[in-house]
Amino acid sequence: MKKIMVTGALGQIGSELITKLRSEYGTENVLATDIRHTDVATEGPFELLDVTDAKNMHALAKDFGADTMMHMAALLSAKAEDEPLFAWNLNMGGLMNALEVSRELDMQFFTPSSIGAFGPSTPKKDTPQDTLQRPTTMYGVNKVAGELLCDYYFHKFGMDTRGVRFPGLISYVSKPGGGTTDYAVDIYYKALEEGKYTSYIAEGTRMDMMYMPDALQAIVDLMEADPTKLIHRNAFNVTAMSFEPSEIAASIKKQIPTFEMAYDVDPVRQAIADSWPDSIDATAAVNEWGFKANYDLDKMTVDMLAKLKTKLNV
Ligand code: AKB
Repeated sequence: MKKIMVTGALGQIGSELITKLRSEYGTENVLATDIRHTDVATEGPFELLDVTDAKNMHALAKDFGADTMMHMAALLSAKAEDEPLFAWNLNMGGLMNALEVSRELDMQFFTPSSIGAFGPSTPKKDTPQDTLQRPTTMYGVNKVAGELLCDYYFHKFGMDTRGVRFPGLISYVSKPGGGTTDYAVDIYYKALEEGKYTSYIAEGTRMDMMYMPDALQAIVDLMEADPTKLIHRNAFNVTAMSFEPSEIAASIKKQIPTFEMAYDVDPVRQAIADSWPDSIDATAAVNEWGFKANYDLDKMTVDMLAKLKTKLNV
C-alpha cells in the first residue's frame, strides 16, 4: 500500500484529493499538509507545513514513511500575476524542495502543471502534447520550468516523476482562489444564490475545463499507470470539455430557465485567458495510460447544481 504525503492539502484540488486518496489507500496512509489548519484536516493524519521549509518537509516525509509525494501547493495564475516575485518563490521554491525531498527519500512524485504552461504562440486549437511553450504569465513560466525540472529529475536521477496539465477545474466542494478559470465555478454559486452572473471573461473566450471527480481519477490513474507505457511524463494534456461563457450559461439555463448573464471584463484575467489555448488534445494521455473523462458540460451542470443546492441550502 502506498504511503502518500500531500502538500497544499487544503487547496482547491488538495482538499478533495485527500478524501479520494484516503478512500483508495486508507486514511492512515495519507498525510495531509498545509500552511494552515482547519477542522477538515483533523479527519486523518495532518501536519502544518510551509513548503518553502525544506527541512520540515524532509522530516515530515521521513517520519511518516512516505513513498509518494503529491505536491499541490501553488499560487494560481491571476494571483501570481498580482505578486510575481512571491509566486516565483512559492511555486518554484516549493517545487524544488518537494523534488529534493522526494529524491533523498526515493519517493514517487506527482505535481500538476496547467494549460497555463502554453502561451500566445502555441497552436490554439487541439493544442498538441508536444508543442511551442512560451507563456507570457509568471504562472506559465513557473509551470513550464516545473515540467522541465520534473523531466530533469526523471532523466538525471531516475525519479518516478509524473504530471498532468490540468484545465480549469470545477467543483462544489472547495472554491478556487486567484485563478483565471474561476468564473466557471462562481457562475454556479451565483446562479443559485442570485439567479444571475456577471462574467469577468469575455463572450467567445474558450478554455478547457474538467469536473473535479475526473481530475482526481486522472491523478490516481496516472500514478498507478505502468511506467513502461509512459512515453511522456511531465506533463500530460488532459481535458474534458472546452466552452466559452455563453455556453456554460446556456447549460445552466436548461436547469434554471430564468438565469441571466452579463459581462464586465477584467482586463488582467482576460489577457491571461487570451494567451491560453481554446482546446487541448489529450490523445497522449488516452494512449499511454487510459485517461478518460466521464463528465461533459451538461452532465457536470446537473451534478454541480444539485450538490450546491444541498450545500447552500437554497
Ligand atoms: C487558473 O486559472 O489559474 C487555474 C489553471 C487553469 O491552472 N485554474
